[in-house]
Amino acid sequence: AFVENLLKHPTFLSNEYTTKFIDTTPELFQFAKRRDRGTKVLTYIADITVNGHPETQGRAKPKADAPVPKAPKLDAKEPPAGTKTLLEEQGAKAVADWMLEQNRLLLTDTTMRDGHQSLLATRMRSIDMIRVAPAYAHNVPQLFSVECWGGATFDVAYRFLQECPWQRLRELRAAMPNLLTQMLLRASNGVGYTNYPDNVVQEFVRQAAETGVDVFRVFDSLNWVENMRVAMDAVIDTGKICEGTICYTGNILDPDRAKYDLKYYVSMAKEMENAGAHVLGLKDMAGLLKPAAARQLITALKNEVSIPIHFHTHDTSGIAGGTILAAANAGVDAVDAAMDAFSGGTSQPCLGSIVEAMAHTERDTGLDIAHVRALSNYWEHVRAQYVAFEAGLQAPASEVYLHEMPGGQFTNLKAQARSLGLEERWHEVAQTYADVNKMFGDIVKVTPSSKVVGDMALMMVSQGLTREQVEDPDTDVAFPDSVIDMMRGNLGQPPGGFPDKIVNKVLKGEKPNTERPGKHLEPIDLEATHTQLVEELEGKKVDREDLNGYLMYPKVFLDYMGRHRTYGPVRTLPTKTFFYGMEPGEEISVEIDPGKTMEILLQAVGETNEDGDVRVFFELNGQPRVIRVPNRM
Ligand code: BTN
Ligand code: 3PY
Ligand code: ZN
Repeated sequence: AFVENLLKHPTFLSNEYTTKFIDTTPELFQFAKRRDRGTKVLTYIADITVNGHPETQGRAKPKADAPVPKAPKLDAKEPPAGTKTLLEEQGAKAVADWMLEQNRLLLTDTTMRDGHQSLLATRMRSIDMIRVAPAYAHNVPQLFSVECWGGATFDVAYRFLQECPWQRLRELRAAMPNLLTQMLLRASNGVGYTNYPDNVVQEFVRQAAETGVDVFRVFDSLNWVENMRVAMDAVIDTGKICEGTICYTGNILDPDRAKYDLKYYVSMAKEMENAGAHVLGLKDMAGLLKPAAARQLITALKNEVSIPIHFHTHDTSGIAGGTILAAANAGVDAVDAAMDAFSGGTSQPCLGSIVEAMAHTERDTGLDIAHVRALSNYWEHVRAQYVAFEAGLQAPASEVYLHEMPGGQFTNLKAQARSLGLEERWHEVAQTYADVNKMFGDIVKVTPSSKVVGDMALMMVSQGLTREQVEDPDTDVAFPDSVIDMMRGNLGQPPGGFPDKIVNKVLKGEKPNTERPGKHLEPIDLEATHTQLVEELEGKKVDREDLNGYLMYPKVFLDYMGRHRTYGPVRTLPTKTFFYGMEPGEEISVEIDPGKTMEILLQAVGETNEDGDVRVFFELNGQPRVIRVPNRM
């Protein structure tokens, strides 16, 4: 009966049948398969209950009485018109013009992307976002945009959260029909760590726009404009908003950092405008722009370019709030902030406090602070579910001006240092990171170039190597692969190129490519890859979103699909259950398909038998179910 239903289903007939189709088409499962999906999810819960989740073992645990996050109530029946409405009715250019006309300081909320990327190692699950999305649409429709996709969230979804990033985007888009969704795109590096062929980047942008991204913040990790054009053109072709972005590094106030002076940024801004950017992004990924420098830079940019300016920073130093106020006074059009409970430290400055600081001034944001507080209260309870992923940064750190690490990298690198036994030597790692930057010629450090600098710094500290030794032609050094790759030119070129001294040492005389990497990458045959992927997945149909996941991360995607086969749709499990399993006597309610709820009661966990298996006793919708899983502990 299942196969019969399937063969008759219009979506199947139109050849768009995929795993997501199965996830979203419950009527197929009125027969044997429904039990199968239930069994898979119970298998996951049983496995985690018996063996724990590999990612939370040995880490802090949420309090037993931690409240279940509850989204705020909605203001009205229909969400009011917002920025998305304007984009749909009048297009990208009209949104940019509208931004310029506003006196109010426009806000982007970053909680669902950079906020948790910078504070919780990007581990926030879709369900915690989707639950609150309607409250954004109804209660804070004055936001310019909601940053909720891209950056590191894409691979982390597949790799660690066992969920499809495209489905997250689709559902967020549907839940916030009046608000612009925003993503972070690493230009030719897509949402990965290396340059992709041009047609892969173009196909990814096309799909992201189709599934639900409205604003694309496009940056290059070396600020190489030539390497941004493919992605920017692809965005412009979709009719969505292209935020061509400058990454800020160095210090325009410091004559010793003359490489990145005011002239450099103004000239790059003009290049962005000429390349067709609707909005100019100013991305201060490490939080290095000081208040006085912001006043100068924003004033100059407002004088020299005619597109609106959108400023992004991180509060690692503790002084980013001051920089936001200076930027606002200098006429910046929009700024990024994170909801209070996800703000501060390596994340963005505090959204609620910016709303308060601007209230009753010319640049009043127009947001209702009571609604902001209610949203932040929700996020506070969400954050408490993820204590295992907290980095525990206790205080602001002026050291950020020494090392210049991006907020999204800081906690990651610290964790890597810990795993190499270097946690006690963190300040040496920070100093070495700064030394490596100088050795590489003073480059922009942001994903993926920041990862290369971090790899090199960890290698040097763990092997006790100094910059002088590394540069000495007579000292043998085994460079990390990522360093070799970057010196070969595979991430593109920084202003002025990499210093010959380090290139020669790393490449041992091999000639680097100094042209745009994409120029030398053969286009991928998308249709053939699609066919091959279907074969690899033993005939499973694969849609265009899946293909794009595979093109970015072939192995990560296939591993995800393999686990999906075993564990089924685990994305709607409560976060506590997903990371810790269940306690005997505990009961949960899980909507595995729209409108289809599983009531799950864990009755008991049995003893381990002679085969090393444990039987876990459940009730599923009132029916007893026994699941056997291996005890790997
Ligand atoms: C991950 O890959 O770390 C996250 C997905 C969960 C995979 C499950 S958890 C139980 C089982 N044990 C593992 O090591 N992986 C699977
Ligand atoms: C990313 O690329 O993920 C970043 O957050 C860069 O700041
Ligand atoms: Zn950031």
